[in-house]
Amino acid sequence: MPKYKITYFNGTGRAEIARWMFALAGQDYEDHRVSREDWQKIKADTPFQQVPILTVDDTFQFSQSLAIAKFLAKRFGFMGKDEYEEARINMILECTEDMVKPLVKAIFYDDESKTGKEKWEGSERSSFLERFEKVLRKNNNGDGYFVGDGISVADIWFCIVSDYFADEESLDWSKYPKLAALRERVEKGNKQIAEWIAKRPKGDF
Ligand SMILES: N[C@@H](CCC(=O)N[C@@H](CS)C(=O)NCC(=O)O)C(=O)O
Repeated sequence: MPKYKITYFNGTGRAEIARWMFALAGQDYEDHRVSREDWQKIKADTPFQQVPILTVDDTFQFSQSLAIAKFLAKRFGFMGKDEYEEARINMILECTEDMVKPLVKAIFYDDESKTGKEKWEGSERSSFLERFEKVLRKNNNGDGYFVGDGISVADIWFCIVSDYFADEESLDWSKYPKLAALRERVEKGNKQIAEWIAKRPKGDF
């Protein structure tokens, strides 16, 4: 049985997608959370001087959250049943990445003028959610998952990212009923994910 370690800071962020993959697969792993101070000590010796980093069997190491997520999804069976499903899963992952950019600007790097937040809540968020809702409806009438008949890494990344803005007061989830139901299905309906969310350490972000 391979041995896995995910190295990141004490937060959800870009390591959470790997952690949810491990939860879904029922796979043991080391959830290695480094302080910012310790990170500076080890940074130079890491694959791309960034976290998250996945280490397999103490020897094989690589970074980039989506590369890690796809590697694990493929191993554990959450990357689609064929290359067509895989292509659509990749599409959803990249679309979610596109949404992360303005979201991060709005949440973490907004300046005094609050333009990032205004843009996000004013038009960017709805533009993304409308498109995700449409894509979801095209598969099994939106009553399942983004791709195919089962949960995949695409649903996982969308849910993790949407957790960052799900409680914004200006957001009316009734405009996106299928997405709202997907979030419930994944985060509450999926036993492994629900258990992980309930027991995960309270991180810094
Ligand atoms: N595209 C990369 C982004 C990685 C990234 O920006 N990591 C940040 C933490 S979220 C980091 O390593 N910060 C510490 C540093 O740059 O020293 C990914 O998805 O993994």
